[in-house]
Amino acid sequence: MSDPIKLYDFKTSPNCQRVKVVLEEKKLPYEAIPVDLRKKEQKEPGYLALNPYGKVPVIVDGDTVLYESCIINEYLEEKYPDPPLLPEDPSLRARIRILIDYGINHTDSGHQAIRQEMTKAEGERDGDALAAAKALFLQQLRPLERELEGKEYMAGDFSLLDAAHVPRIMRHLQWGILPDPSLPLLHAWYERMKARPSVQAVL
Ligand SMILES: N[C@@H](CCC(=O)N[C@@H](CS)C(=O)NCC(=O)O)C(=O)O
Repeated sequence: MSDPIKLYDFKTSPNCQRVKVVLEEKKLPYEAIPVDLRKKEQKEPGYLALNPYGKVPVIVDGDTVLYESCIINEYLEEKYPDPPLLPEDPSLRARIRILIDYGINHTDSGHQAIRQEMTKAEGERDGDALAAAKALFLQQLRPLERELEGKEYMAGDFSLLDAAHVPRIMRHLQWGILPDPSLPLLHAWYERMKARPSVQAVL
């Protein structure tokens, strides 16, 4: 039997959680190797040899060393296709990739602006800045809300798209930014996601 996949991990990192949800969905055994971001272990030479960007996650699967969470998830899907987390149809797959990119990169300004306030001590937060950041982020989530119309998961069946977005949404639920009455489908989606053993195991 081959060695389990090694995952260089920081428990609360959304980028690591995105990969762990996929490992769990595919029931792939893995060994999590903690990397302490607070101690800057990700910038040590040994780690930079695995990931020159100095970030988590990294996976090592036999001779294959990979970084970048979405690329790792695509690799896992190709190498371990059962159960499939992408549809067969190339145009649907491409649509999923657009929405993964959208949810990560095109909601990032709102997410980061909220994060900047929420990581301050409660008394030090700028209420106006937080309200503006929240309004921006909710607006940026609207395309994902629309995508859920008439669907259980963002692409119909559970896919890499749902795995990509659940960690960040979870973070905003913890911060009290979500749920929001303007995004009811997203909240119903999150409730479904929470019932999945993969999400329970990771988040
Ligand atoms: N695009 C990368 C981003 C990875 C990333 O930003 N990881 C964060 C943790 S969530 C990290 O390692 N931060 C530490 C640092 O930048 O030094 C991915 O998707 O894997």
